[in-house]
Amino acid sequence: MVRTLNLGIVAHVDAGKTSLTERLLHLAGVIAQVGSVDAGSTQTDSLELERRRGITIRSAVVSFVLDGVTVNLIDTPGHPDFIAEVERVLGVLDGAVLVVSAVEGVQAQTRVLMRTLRRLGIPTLVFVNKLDRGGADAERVFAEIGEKLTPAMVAMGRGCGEGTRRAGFVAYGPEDEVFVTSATEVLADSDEEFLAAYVEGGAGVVADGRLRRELVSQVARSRVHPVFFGSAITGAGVAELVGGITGLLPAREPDAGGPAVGTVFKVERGPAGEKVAYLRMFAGELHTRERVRFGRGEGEKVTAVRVFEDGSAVQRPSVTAGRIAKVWGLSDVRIGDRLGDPGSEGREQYFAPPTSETVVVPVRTGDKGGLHVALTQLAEQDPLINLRQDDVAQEMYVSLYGEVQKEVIEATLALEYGIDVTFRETTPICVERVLGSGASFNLMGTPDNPFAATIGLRIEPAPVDAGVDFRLEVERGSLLPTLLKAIEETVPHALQQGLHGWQVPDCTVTLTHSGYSSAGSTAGDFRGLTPLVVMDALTRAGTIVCEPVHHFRLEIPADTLGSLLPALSQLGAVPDAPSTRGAGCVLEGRIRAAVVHDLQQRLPGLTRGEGVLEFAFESYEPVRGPVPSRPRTDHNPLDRKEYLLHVVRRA
Ligand SMILES: Nc1nc2c(ncn2[C@@H]2O[C@H](COP(=O)(O)OP(=O)(O)OP(=O)(O)O)[C@@H](O)[C@H]2O)c(=O)[nH]1
Ligand SMILES: [Mg+2]
Repeated sequence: MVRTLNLGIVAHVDAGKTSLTERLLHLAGVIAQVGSVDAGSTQTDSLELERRRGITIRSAVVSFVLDGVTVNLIDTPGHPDFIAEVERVLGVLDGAVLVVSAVEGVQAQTRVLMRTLRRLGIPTLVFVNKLDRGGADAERVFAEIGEKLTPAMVAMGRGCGEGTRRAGFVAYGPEDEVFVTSATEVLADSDEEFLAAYVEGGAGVVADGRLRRELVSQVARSRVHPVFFGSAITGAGVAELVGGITGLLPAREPDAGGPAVGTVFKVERGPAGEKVAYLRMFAGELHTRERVRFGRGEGEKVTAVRVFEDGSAVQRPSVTAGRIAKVWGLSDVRIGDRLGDPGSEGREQYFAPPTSETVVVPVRTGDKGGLHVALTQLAEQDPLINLRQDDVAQEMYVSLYGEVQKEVIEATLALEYGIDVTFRETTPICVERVLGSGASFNLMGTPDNPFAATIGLRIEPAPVDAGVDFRLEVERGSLLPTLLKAIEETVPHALQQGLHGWQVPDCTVTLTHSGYSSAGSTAGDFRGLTPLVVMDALTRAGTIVCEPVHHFRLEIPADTLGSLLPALSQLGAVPDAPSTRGAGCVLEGRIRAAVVHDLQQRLPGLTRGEGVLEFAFESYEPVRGPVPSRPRTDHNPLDRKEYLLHVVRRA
């Protein structure tokens, strides 16, 4: 059985991921000519929009064989507006290569990615790219990586001739003193047994292969990260990186027997508008014409399978463990769905959610219906677009990470659907936090309860990121499982829109009372009553509206600090003490997401065009001043209650 490795290439924007992918394809013998991002001729930037703009927008898969290992490579976009694309592939990776530019060094996005890779325990190599470009400095960037990402880094060699076309990578030999010293130090740092062996045996750990084994084992546990240097354009260092990919990352022999297990990590539309699911197979085999269920509905028949191999997706009768395939016929499928593991829907979100939203308006009013269809399809491909239809005002909201994503949505609608749109003003997405404890109780048969159900709920605050925790204070057996399930499922849904229309992401909801009539209660009664009780309890608990706040990092010429500080204060930003390095100055702090765009626009004028701004979501903080409320997209349950009671009383 061949070993396979699902490998993600991740980095900040423009670091060289797509160029590196192209190099690897060339080395694997899949393409004869190395394509170029700038000429729009690479394998993985295949969308028209990607070729036009020279950036990656969607993740793309290519598969090839390196040193006998089947590598399924996923090239991801680096722009923070498309972080959702990275998010979805993380769950299917065996390993990753984090690319860092030898010129620009570690960026805010690099830190966000590395933190997540380590938290998820994904084995990761680092490739310091662009060694050939002017200003490249391998040693400086290696030091920066240790400082800003993690000290658990082992240089596998060093750069030479930086800043010239002859820039190269000099790999350390296994007994090279520099390598042995630094590697043992880093490895011993996170493994005491190894430390003891080193103290006892000294350099002997090298001779008996223990150092190498320890390196492989700690890489596999994402404790330590080997660092390579090179250039995707000249190809320097890429062969050594391949050695690292196949020799240091944990390729596996997939479990081909047993039941089929897989994850859908990407959904796109085929040429005829049909849904195509990207499925990563962990075990077993999936055949065409087989019926599959993803935990919902009746199941659907697979009509075609294309397996990624040798640089393209090839039509096959089945896909086996270890492979990635495009699968046709699953019109119900959604990103994150798991084959062979029904009921495991929904999972943790790894990166910060989008922090702003806007209303999409068709230029021609006749396009309204078409726009709805198109946006629904885009939201399938990108669930974090989080399409919200405002039934009352007949408007469509999309969540956004930033302005580039907005431009891409606009261009995609025009190019692929022929619909021209404009956007309303972009506004931040707030959340509501529960202030105190509030309880509500609604007894079946009383005048203000139109449903055949009794529900009592208590809502209390929960820590940030705790989610909605549903607890029981009634005997589990006191309510039929289907009715209990109806309450449990409706609670988070009802909390999507709190007292001011914003989501209530974190709270504890306790079911304090429940009752039903064996004669006539249905799950529908419990689904109907739950939002009323939730809203009532929430009104008693009270909520506070919080807005997204970003962490920012500004690099500016030191002499422009004087004019920048008043502008920051005007925007309500809170900078920490600046640190000056020569003629440059670094300023970090916090700023409301609502005004980041203002700062971006004023920055060139304030810094002679030299200021560089990076930012990343930090937290939600209480809104000062007027509280923004979001129009509800459904009828307020409390208004709805009035309406229902009105109907009941008239009957
Ligand atoms: N000199 C030099 N230029 C490089 C190198 N690698 C990439 N580039 C250039 O850097 C730019 C960005 O390269 P890409 O490969 O598109 O980078 P990316 O990381 O895929 O970018 P996104 O997917 O948009 O985040 C292009 O103009 C490349 O030609 C390198 O090693 N040396
Ligand atoms: Mg790219």
